[in-house]
Amino acid sequence: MSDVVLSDAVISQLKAIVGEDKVRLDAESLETFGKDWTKVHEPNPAAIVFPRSVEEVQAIVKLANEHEIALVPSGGRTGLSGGAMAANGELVVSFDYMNQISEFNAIDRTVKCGAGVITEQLQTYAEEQGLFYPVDFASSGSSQIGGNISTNAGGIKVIKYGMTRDWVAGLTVVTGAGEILELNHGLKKNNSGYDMRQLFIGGEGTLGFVVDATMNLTRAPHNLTVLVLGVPEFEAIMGVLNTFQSELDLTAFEFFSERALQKVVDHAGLQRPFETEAEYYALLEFENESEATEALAMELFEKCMEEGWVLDGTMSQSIEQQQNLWRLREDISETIAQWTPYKNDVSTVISKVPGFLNEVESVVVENYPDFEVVWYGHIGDGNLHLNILKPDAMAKEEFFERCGHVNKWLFEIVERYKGSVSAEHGVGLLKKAYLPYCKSEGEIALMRQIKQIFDPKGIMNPGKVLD
Ligand code: S2G
Ligand code: ZN
Repeated sequence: MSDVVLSDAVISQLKAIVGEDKVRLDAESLETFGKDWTKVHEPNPAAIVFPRSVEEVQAIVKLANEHEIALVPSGGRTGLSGGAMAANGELVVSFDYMNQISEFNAIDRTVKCGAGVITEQLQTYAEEQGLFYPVDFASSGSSQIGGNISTNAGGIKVIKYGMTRDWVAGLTVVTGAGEILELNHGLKKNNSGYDMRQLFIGGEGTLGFVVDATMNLTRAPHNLTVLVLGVPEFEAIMGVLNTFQSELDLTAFEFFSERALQKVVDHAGLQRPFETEAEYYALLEFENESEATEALAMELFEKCMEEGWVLDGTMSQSIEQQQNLWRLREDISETIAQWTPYKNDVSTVISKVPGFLNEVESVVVENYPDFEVVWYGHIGDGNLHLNILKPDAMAKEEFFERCGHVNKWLFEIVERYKGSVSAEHGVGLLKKAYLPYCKSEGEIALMRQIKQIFDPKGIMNPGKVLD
């Protein structure tokens, strides 16, 4: 239970702002809304509040400034770095009731979303308008647009469509000082000074609340087709990437290891893509526009076989087969969750990935000879997900403590490769200590000054990203 109790006066002022039933103090709500998908801290919020308008959000922020109450934004709570954790008596602000889609414009190809719109809700809405919202990932059925924006969510289509940042045409935010800002107003072109949208996109709720967003949509892709190719060693994946992306406009280029495949085959009931066992697997997706495109894809596949980069492969012939092949990649995260994985989400420039992975692999195998290591990720973006699985007999605390030792070596490699300690999952609580491996002291000092401008009392998601 929270050891920080909001005064009766504050509770009644909150109820006056959002309504009697939109302030929750019950143990179940505190437990549910006080955490995200990380399993490291215990949820311990003081209360949960559910605003329904930007004015209510602004009133909550002003009240929090007056009483110096820490605020934690809460969307789908699917974060993996602790960005939505409320472990120290904070007031959680949930956007569940700000989930309306409005103001669709077919000419602008934009639509306005409340921060609480579920990602999948926007994807479906776009489809209904004959358009497409392309940012996609395994948690899109429960993540919210506000959280996607605050963490600049990436996912499995970044190679073609970029990250959430590329799809935000306008943003309404309430700053930590309680100021409402309407940023960019949906403009395609606007070179009128600093673009402050970009501070709130990926800001992880440390500068203010994302309250609603005007999102760009695009044309729907045609006849998406998936190839899964078995490769003998990691370097081969880069030959495959170069061969295919030089001729085809890929919409995805993912990878996963044989062990990742075994886990989803053994525990998610999926079929192997083909009998051949390979060290790694590449999953490619492209728009199969014509028979010529399909013939070209087969020609490129043959070329990769001749080069020895590919041992075996399969191409989807139907939407069902396409979906089943995608599940081999997308089900990994959920499948391995049962082993309480120690997760790292790192990146470097694409061309450096083989050297980077081999160096990380040798450090990990040397330090964890007895732990199962699962590799997967978005190779087309230079983004690797390294997951170390907890042995059943080992306690979580001991396991995380032992895994923590490798971070020094792992992030020294990241630093040497001028990579990022967090490619797409954000910094939150879990990656904060490692920020200096990819941000200079000067950059971190400037980030603190920016925080001071937008959140002078430090009430916005304190302890996340920066101390
Ligand atoms: C992925 C999902 C979260 C995880 O599958 O690409 O970003 O398990 C991940 O790392
Ligand atoms: Zn990912």
